[in-house]
Amino acid sequence: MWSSVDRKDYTAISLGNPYGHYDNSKQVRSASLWRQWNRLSRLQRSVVWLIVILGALSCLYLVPSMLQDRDELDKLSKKPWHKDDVKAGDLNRQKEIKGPNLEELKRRAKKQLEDEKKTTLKIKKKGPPGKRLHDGSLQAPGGPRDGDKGQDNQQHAPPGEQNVVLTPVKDKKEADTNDVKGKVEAKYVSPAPVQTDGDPFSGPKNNQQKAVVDAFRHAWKAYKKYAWGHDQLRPISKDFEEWFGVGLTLIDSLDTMYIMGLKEEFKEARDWVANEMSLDVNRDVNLFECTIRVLGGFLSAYHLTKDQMFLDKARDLGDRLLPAFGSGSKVPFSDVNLKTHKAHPPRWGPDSSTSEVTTIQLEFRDLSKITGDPKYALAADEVTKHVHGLPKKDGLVPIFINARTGNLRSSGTITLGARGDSYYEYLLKMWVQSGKTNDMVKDDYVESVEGIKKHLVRLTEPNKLTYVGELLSGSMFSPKMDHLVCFLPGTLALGHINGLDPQHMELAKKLLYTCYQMYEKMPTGLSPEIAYFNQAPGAPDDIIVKPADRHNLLRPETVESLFYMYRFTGDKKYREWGWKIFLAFEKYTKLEEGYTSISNVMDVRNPRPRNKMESFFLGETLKYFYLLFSDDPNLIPLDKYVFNTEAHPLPIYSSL
Ligand code: DMJ
Repeated sequence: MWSSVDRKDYTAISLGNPYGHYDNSKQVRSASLWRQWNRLSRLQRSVVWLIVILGALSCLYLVPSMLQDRDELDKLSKKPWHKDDVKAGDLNRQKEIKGPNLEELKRRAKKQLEDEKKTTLKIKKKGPPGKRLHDGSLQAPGGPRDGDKGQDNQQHAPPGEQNVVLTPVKDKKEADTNDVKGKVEAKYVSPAPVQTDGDPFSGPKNNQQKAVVDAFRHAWKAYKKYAWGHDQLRPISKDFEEWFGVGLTLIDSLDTMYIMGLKEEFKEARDWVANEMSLDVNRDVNLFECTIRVLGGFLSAYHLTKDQMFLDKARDLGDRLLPAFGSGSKVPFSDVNLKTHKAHPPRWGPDSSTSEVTTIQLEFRDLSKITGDPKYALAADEVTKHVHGLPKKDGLVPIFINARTGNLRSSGTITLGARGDSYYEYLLKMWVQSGKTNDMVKDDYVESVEGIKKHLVRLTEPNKLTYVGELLSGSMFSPKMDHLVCFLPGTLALGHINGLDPQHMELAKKLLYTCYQMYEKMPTGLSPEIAYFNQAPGAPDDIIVKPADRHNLLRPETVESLFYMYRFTGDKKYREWGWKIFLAFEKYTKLEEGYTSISNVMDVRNPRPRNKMESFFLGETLKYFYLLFSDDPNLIPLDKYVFNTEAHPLPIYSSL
């Protein structure tokens, strides 16, 4: 039986037919549905309503997420064609993608998304929430603590992992001008003059520089928000860690901000140093690290601004560091307490690192020059003279030196990497700083380059990449190269521009190409901390990365060398390489707040972000990027300034 309401509706339907026909079949079907509905009990109707409501709700939830998935799928399927995203490590993937099977690609991309979601869930269960990187890949919270230069490089494969299966990186046939066979023209090509407003520090002049400044601002904003006045930002836990307890990142960044034209940021940081920073910290600091980052930071800020406050701070710090030289030998202790002035050898053993005791001279000599007090230079020069007189292997030094006896440990490894690197760098730079008057250090430098060529330089198989290996126990060759070694092309080029052998430039170019390959061949486009090079003819890959060496700490060395090489040659390829590296940093190390070092440069889906933004990322890496993308030779001209090993520019004097 129809109710009156049912009848009314039925009439409305029939009258609503715009064609005037009477569509009986539809109405009969509707009527029969109504009849069935009316026959249902109250309970049955409630169940039906519940099902309808649940269905509607799940549609509301699922449709947007399906659309989002589709969006992400589209992005992923487009990704390989984006020119900025193409990396050698992706070559295999590209090959597959270039084929016609788009469905297969989408299937894989979808699986990738599902895998990521699973990982997200796992991480959520474990502890603090993971973050999503800008490219959608997942960052895990926490991660191993990064150490200083020494600690970083102690993190090789743990015992038992030394001989695990190595992961070779696919090689790409080289089409670039590696100059392996060709002659290198050793001449300085001044960058094309650019229109400037006369002030080299007035800010970015092109889009690449703007992008670098944006990156700096992004890092700085996070540092300011979560770590202001502290040593280093932990960008995942959004807090900070102390090392020296003096505001390390802030001080390391001062001249970068000045150079980039970030005047407000610079002023705010300057005022913090003037009014709030205290050097009276009851902490043992590493003499080398504190000198290159903090003393170097004050000195360059002083030279750029002539602000007396920075000079006062530099002098105060110099006085607090000087007690490290009271070891009884000419070689300083590695550590000194800023408050108590007590100094001692490192906690981990009796010896100091050779590079550490020989990489304080530029700063201490500069401090003497500007204060007029010779005591700083005298202490540092004693070390140089002492090391000059020690026995070496064709100018090469083992990486440990004893502060009590003053002797090098003859069984120590010889390397241009950790603990050895900046010994060679400062030989050259002391000569440059002295207006090329200090022949003792120049001769030591030239001899060491000959030693490097004789004992350490080798070619890889199959592509004949030039690299610099190590001598274990001072004699056994190991085909291992730290990323740290990538400072060397820049230093060699600087030496050549100052009149040293053209062959230095030749070696610099080949080596820089290899350093670039350490980025280019990785799936993320970022270099591992350490690479091994293949020696065996017939093997397919030049570069081998051990599982424990896959981290990237946002280090500057390759960018630094690209900067020198671009300044000196004007060859645009160095900028292009630098731009690709910059984009890779943006893609895999940028977080919502700040940047982070990562644990695996070989996994694009999960590079395993660590929880640390090193001060040298702002002090060096971003500064060298900014300088690399500049065409203004007056932006820190290299005949007037010499960069310390932490990228703080110090003046070149006519004699020293
Ligand atoms: C910096 O502190 C300096 O460049 C040092 O010479 C080596 N290690 C870091 C950057 O990698």
